[in-house]
Amino acid sequence: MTAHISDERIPNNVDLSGDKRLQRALEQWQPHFLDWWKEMGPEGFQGDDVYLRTAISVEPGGWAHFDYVKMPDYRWGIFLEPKAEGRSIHFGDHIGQPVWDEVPGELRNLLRRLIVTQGDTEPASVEQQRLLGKTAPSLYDLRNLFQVNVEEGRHLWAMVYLLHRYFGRDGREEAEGLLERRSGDHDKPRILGAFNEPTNHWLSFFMFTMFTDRDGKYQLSALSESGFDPLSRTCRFMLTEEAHHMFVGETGVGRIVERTVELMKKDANEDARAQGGIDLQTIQKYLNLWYSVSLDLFGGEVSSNAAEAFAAGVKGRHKEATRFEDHTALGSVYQMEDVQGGKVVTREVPMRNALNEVLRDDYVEDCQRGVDRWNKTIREAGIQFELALPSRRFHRAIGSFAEVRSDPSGSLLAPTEWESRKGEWLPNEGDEVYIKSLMHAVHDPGKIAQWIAPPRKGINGQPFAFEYVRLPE
Ligand code: BYC
Repeated sequence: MTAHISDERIPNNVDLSGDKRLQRALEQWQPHFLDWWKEMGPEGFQGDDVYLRTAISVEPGGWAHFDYVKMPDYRWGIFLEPKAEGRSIHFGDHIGQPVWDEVPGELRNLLRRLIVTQGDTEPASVEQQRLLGKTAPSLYDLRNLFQVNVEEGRHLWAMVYLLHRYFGRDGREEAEGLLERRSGDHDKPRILGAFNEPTNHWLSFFMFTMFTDRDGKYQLSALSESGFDPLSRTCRFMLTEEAHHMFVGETGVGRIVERTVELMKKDANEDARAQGGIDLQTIQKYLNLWYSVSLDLFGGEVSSNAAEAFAAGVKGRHKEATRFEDHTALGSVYQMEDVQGGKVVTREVPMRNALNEVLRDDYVEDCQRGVDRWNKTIREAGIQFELALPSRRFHRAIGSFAEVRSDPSGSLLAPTEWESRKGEWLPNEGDEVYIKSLMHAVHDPGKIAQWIAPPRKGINGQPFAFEYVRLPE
């Protein structure tokens, strides 16, 4: 059966109804997407009404339309920021030339690889989160999870649009591939490491949306500088949605911290676990895990791929247009740490080859701001404890530090010491069992699980006690 694709079903500003070839390609793909969503999307809630935000246009107000929707009926739209006439390439080797509205032949493989890698993360995260609805700490959190999930679905549509519209048959094959790989699957895993990690409870979910979605912000920002104009315009619109995902993560962890310090103060030994909460040490371990796997998502510190993408004008730096003076990144160097002969040394790398690390620097700074806000809550409760981002050398699987072992402060360790001590710094089996034991669904409007504080306010002006998801009796 062929689905009928119309502007009504697929809100868009890409003139879908005027482009028959694209329409036909998407009509082939859409039923496979829906099959994938039903099989791998949120389990157990597909028939329920969820108070969701749908983007129906790029006009102010149009991208934030709220209503009850059943998730399979969500209108996954295709939106690009409106075209800025006269835009030219503003970094790399082609500075000053007009941006490309079609894919230049010599950049086809590079662009396709970047778009497929970006696209692959979107369904992957939905797969990672598919069982979380069963243990949501409140209806508010349940709704936020589903909002994140449908928007990741829309981001997949965004990349599939680019593949179908600009890459012909290879693009159609890649779009099918995006629905065939599976997070964590041994034989057909998702492309990037963090997207194969299990996210099977809410502490990991909030850490994921804090740290892994934030990689999304920086990667989309770098791609939004692109000289391939449709990619730039797509990513600029995606960034407006990404902000909500990071809000869910940062405030989610923040609300756990708030509850933890409340419970510590109730306990004679300041023991949050004794009061049914999550202790700060365990929060730190999950922070260590998700931050380190997210650092890997920026790729190697020294990267010819990054240099090539910059030279080509395809992937820039975060806020390339406004933050830098030299947009060729030639003739300058970047000092970075490396490990040689078992010691940490500093080495100089030509700037273009260091651009993954330059983007990672911006990311680290942004993560630190979030951690500072959590620490403020702890400090104001009068508790002596500071959460901290671990060293960039800690628990890395990609780049210069992949082969060494270090503690969270960055001191190098012998492999045997790492093996015997890693459970002090990363969640161990006992931590996982304990955290999972806390995870029980709370479905009454206005009620919340013991281990997390309620939010300060609800969604779209609604109170916390609003019925964000209508569940069967
Ligand atoms: N895992 O030159 P290198 C998001 C591979 S998140 C596995 O060091 P490069 C979201 C690499 O592919 C944002 N493999 O790095 C968040 C390459 O392999 P090939 C997603 C890895 O290429 C939450 C080799 O190692 N977007 O949106 O400069 C929820 C050498 O690579 C990893 C993007 O990533 C890894 N972690 O940079 C939902 C943007 N890292 O090609 C969504 C598009 C590296 O030699 N992607 N490798 O076989 C890119 O810009 C680049 O592909 C990367 C890697 C930054 C990921």
